[in-house]
Amino acid sequence: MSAAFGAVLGVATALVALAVAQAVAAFISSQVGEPVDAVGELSINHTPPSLKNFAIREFGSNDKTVLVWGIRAVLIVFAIVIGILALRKLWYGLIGLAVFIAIGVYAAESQPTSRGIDALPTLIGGLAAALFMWRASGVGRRALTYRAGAPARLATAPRATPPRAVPPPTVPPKTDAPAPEPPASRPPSPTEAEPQDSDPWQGWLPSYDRDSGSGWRDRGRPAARPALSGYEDQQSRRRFLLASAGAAGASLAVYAGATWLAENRAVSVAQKSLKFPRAATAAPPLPAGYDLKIPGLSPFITPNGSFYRVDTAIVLPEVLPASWHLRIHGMVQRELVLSFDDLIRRPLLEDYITLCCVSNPVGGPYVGNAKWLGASLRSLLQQAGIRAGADQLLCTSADGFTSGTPVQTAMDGRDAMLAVAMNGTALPIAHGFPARLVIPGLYGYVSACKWITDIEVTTYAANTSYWAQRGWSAQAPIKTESRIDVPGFGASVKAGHQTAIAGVAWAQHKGIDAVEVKVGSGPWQPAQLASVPDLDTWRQWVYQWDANVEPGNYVIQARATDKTGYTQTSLQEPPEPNGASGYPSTTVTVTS
Ligand SMILES: Nc1nc2c(c(=O)[nH]1)N[C@H]1C(S)=C(S)[C@@H](COP(=O)(O)O)O[C@H]1N2
Ligand SMILES: [Mo]
Repeated sequence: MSAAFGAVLGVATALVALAVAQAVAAFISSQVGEPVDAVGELSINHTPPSLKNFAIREFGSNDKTVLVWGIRAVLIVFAIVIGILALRKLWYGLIGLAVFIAIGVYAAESQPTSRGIDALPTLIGGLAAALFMWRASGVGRRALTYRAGAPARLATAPRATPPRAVPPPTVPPKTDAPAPEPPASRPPSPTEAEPQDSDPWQGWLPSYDRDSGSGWRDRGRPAARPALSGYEDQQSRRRFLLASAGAAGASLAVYAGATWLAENRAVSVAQKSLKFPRAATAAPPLPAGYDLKIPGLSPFITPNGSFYRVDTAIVLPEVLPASWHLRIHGMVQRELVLSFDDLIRRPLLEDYITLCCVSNPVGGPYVGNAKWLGASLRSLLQQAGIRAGADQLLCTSADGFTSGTPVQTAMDGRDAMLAVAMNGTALPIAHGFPARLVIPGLYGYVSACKWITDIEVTTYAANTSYWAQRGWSAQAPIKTESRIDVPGFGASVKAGHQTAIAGVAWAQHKGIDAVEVKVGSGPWQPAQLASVPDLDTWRQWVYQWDANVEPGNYVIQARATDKTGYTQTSLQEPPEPNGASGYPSTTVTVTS
């Protein structure tokens, strides 16, 4: 029993130390990271090369993970031993804790980048743990002492009611009856005169040592403690376990929150400090007249901050470039594993590409255009060597999302890329930092895997991607579409006044050839098109309408024709399973 209590105490103490240390580290933005990592660095630096090589050989690139988990396992054993010691004598536990803190401080300070302040998280974490251990070991010791003493008391002092008959108050009584009390006939014990430790967690002050269980002077004489009933024995055990579990739970929550904050900060720092080489293949120059600059019309380039975001992530994956890897495997001749440096040292290409979500309803907002910089997907796949028969690239993100891209669209020469920058800056975290796929001409769920870490060359027959498993089409080329941005629905227009009807149209990798506009029951009229750098982007259009019509409500529609000669269909389809279709429309009121 005392070993189990000791283990609980030790693990809870370790968690308190870790949580407080991590919170302090996040607060002072220490670069050293959590104590476990610091100790890990330390042991890597002090490992003989032969052992290091053995670890790398045996565990490959997982060697660090194995190391960190190994250290955690050792720490847990250490924590349990300290907890058991602390239950026997607080001093033993505190000395163990001090050793633990000393190693942590040494580890934090012995890194090449350490600053003096990096010892602070471990020190404050250690202090909090000592405080916790002092209080909790007192309660734990009391609980154990009662138990140890109870039989002796039972043997000498007969009771009217045997203690076992008293039901433990596991649930608060639903009636108005008073809570079960210890048997009335029990002879008063000296303890009852003392204030009971009904809330041992209140008042974290030295005055507590009046309770001889955790005090400094009375410890080590458990035999002198009065024995209590089985009821109280149970109560104090429950109190100890609940409080330990509470502290452990709260610590885990604090630890998780602080880790998230620290990682978020580390990723933002990495993001801002990234420098990319110049593109080997620069984006085509923007031609004159690429942006019509009409109020209310979507700008040709969507700023990163207003680019639509669609993903399944509840918490955005935080991936540091230094730990990022991309593995290309499956039906290939040579498996590839690339680091982020490997990726950006390849010849980079740059292109304007319009991304669109399959869930975008006609006229909807889930479409945007950006300038992307990245490594050619085709050249990577050529290096890996695709084996005959493969038709799908199953791409997996750091958070487990998968998308299934047709091999053919990666290889046919279009600008399919592992993008690392968006509109001249590193990818925003929400858009896939540090690397994502971008392929012109396919809806995002089959082409634009964010936070990508794995590409398995496979077949559609063998593997089904995330949204394909949920009823969406396995293959999803973008449908030629258009959108009316102005005038907005319900706008009023003065009869005889010229009004710009304007929007965007897209048929990525085919190109937009024409857009026509129809007002009410009038004829289809050609719109004027903005110029575009290439076929992979949307294209702005405008039709200057004179509004020489009778006052009343008018429905305005648009339709686009792509460079293959196909005119978007008037057939209205919902987004599921492979993209919405139909003419976009708006309604205006013409006033006299
Ligand atoms: N990891 C991951 N990548 C993803 C998704 C996702 O849920 N998880 N959603 C896809 C979908 S449905 C779309 S439309 C695009 C959207 O990219 P954006 O958020 O950068 O606009 O990302 C794609 N890539
Ligand atoms: Mo999407």
